[in-house]
Amino acid sequence: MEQANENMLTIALSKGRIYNDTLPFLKAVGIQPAEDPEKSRKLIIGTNRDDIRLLIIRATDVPTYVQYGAADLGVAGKDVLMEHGGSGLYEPLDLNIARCKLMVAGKPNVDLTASRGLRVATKFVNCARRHFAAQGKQVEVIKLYGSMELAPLVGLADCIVDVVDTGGTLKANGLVPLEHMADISSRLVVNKASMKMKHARIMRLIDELKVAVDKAKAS
Ligand code: PRT
Ligand code: MG
Repeated sequence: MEQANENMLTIALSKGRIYNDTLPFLKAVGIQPAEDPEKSRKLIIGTNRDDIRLLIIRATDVPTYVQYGAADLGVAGKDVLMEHGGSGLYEPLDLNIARCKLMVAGKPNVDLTASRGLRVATKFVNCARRHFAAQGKQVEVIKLYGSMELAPLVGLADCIVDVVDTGGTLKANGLVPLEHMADISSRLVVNKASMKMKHARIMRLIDELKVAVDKAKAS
């Protein structure tokens, strides 16, 4: 197993859309994973560069690994970063990938005007509380870990807060988007101490990635 050392740059990524959309940028800056995390069970994946390795972790865990310096860098959705709060992290680059919207959704006829007592099911409990507090509403937030769309259908909640891309999942469950909370894309995040200790290498990587991101935007 690759052992961490002070020359190593560790990048935390989640499987699925973030890994798939980040891979072309890594390739563009000369970083090739040694194996495919979708096929391997390894959680630490080496690359063609012996000073760079990847950690493959859950999307919601990326800010935590980077905050504590277990990874120097990571890629995380803005939704996940807003929920985490961003402490210990720099967010130097918008990768413009895995785009979606953070929304309030519910049944078409739902009344969200009550100033207290509304029940909101979500995995984004902090975002939800903040959003409704800004409207002067004190809501009851029910923490879920997935399939939020089910909650309004079975009377668990009046509405949900979730990320929406095509809206197909809402529609398939008879729900509609009700309030737009934020436009979401994935961001490169950097541990604050790593940014100091490994400044030149990290800045170079950020600059190279930015070129690749700008190229992808233009095409
Ligand atoms: O899946 P897991 O539980 O491990 O974690 P995760 O869902 O947080 O990870 P992942 O890989 O699914 O998502 C990573 C990031 O991708 C999120 O943090 C978002 O920033 C971003 N993203 C972009 C999305 C979507 N689009 C998206 N559509 N994340 C989730 N979805 C869900 C959506 O909630 C719905 O349930 O995909 C489903 C299909 O969406 P529709 O609207 O196209 O039907
Ligand atoms: Mg998912």
